[in-house]
Formats: sequence, C-alpha cells, structure tokens
Amino acid sequence: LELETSLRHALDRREFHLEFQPIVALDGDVVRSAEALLRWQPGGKAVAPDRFIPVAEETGLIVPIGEWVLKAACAQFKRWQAMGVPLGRVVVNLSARQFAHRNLVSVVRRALDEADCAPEQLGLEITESLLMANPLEAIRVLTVLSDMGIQISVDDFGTGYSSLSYLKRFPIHKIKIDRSFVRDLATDPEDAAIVTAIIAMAHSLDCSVVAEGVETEQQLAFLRERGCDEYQGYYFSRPLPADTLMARLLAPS
Ligand code: G
Ligand code: G
Ligand code: MN
Ligand code: NA
Repeated sequence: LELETSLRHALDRREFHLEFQPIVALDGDVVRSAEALLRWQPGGKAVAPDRFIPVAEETGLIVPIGEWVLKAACAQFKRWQAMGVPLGRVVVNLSARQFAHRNLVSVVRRALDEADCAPEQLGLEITESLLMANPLEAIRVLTVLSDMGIQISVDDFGTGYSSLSYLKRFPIHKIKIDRSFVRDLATDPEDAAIVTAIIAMAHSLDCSVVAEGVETEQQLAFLRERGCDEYQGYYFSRPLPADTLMARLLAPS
C-alpha cells in the first residue's frame, strides 16, 4: 500500500525515466532499434519494474504512466535523430490495461505528433497472454495501429497459449522469444526444440524473430544457425541511459 501511495505521486514528482536496450541484427552488427524500459527511483532509490508495474496495472495508474512512457520514448527518439544516431525505431511495451483502454490509438497518435515522429519509427510490444485474453478486440486494435505503420511485436512468446491458427489472424510483424527458453538453450534439448520450432513457425507466418535474454556466445551461435533475425540481451548490451546508448552508437567501432 505504501508503494501504491508513492506510485500515485511518481509522475508529478518526475521520478520516472527510461533506459534503452539495443536490439541487434547481425548483418554487420547493426543496432536497428532500442526497447524503452521504465525505471522508477523514488527518493533516488530504484524500485524494480517487476515490483511496481503490477501495482500500476492493478490500480490503473499504468494508463497515465504508459502515456508518459510513449511520449518520453518518442521525444527521445527525435533527439537521437537530431544528433545523427543511426537508429530506425524505438520500441515501447504496452500493458493489458493500456491496451484495453479506448483512448489507446489517440494517445499513440498524439505521442507521435508531439514528438514529430513517423509511425514507422515506433514499435509496440504486447504480451502473448494479452493477445489471447481478448483475441477479437486485439485484432481490431492492432489492425488500426499496424495500418498506421507501427511495428507490432509479440513479447514473451512461448509462455502463453497461442495456437498457430490464431496467431496468423493477428497483424503482427515480430515475435520475441521469451528469455526463459533462451537461457538453457545450450544444455536443455527441450528448450532447444521449442526455440527451433518458434523460429520456423514465425517465419512461416512471415514474422521476424527476436531472441531475448541472449547472454552467451553459444546461445547466439545456436540462434544464428536457426535463422533468428534479431537479438537482445546482456551479451550485446544491458539497458542503458539514453545518453550512454547514443555515445555508443555514435562512437566509431
Ligand atoms: O528491465 P526489466 O527489469 O526492465 O523489465 C521488467 C519487466 O517490466 C519486463 O517484463 C518489461 O516488459 C516490463 N516493462 C518495462 N518497462 C515497461 C513499460 O514502460 N511498460 C510496461 N507495461 N511494462 C514495462
Ligand atoms: O518482458 P520484457 O521482454 O519486456 O523484459 C525486458 C526485461 O529483460 C528487462 O527487465 C531487461 O532488463 C531484461 N533483460 C534484457 N536482457 C537480458 C538478459 O540478457 N538476461 C536477463 N536475465 N535479462 C535481460
Ligand atoms: Mn518487452
Ligand atoms: Na519478454
């Protein structure tokens, strides 16, 4: 309850900021996009997103907080562009409450307009379980966003219950393999089989595949061999403050 009380004041007190984790495509080690990850530091002391995001979700506070995230991510992307940072897109996580909110599309439009970003410069991530909670409504909303030109990714893929027949009905562009399957790839034959199947299935649906939680050379080698398209994880980079990511992307390599 204490957490909830301070969360209610967090926006007013400007206690949020974003970090960004690069998503890498290996054709020449290009960083194509970066995922925005929300950070909260009330009184200077960080609270983990796994603790406060569920509370924000239950209380509905995630709606205004999520709107702030969208605006802040688009504004940051625009600043990077002005500095010549070679990034094609910024990617933002949407929660269930945000996704169900009737204003979502106008909130997204406004965030893009205010920052003067094109829809093609924004990606949205929604979890697999969120898609399956209300598939018909999800198809309707995602079709609007996708028709605008926004890239849609399914996050935490493999942890829910999507069937192949269902998945092809959603206007989605990317599937992000949950990091729980990537972790033991080198030692667990079941995880290796699941990852192999997800990549093949995604490609058969014309979706590209991002592997999350890539930490080792062996995981990367396995994924590469199976045609994974993009990678995200500590092997490449932790989530970074905006200026640190910019410095890295602008540094001659
Ligand atoms: O970096 P990590 O500990 O940041 O993130 C933990 C979890 O919090 C992940 O599941 C991530 O998707 C989620 N998360 C991070 N930022 C946001 C955000 O802005 N909105 C929502 N809804 N979830 C987020
Ligand atoms: O659920 P979502 O994919 O949005 O979560 C992103 C979360 O994954 C963030 O908490 C981020 O810090 C974390 N993360 C990113 N890369 C790695 C990694 O290589 N290993 C682990 N364990 N976590 C990671
Ligand atoms: Mn995500
Ligand atoms: Na995930």
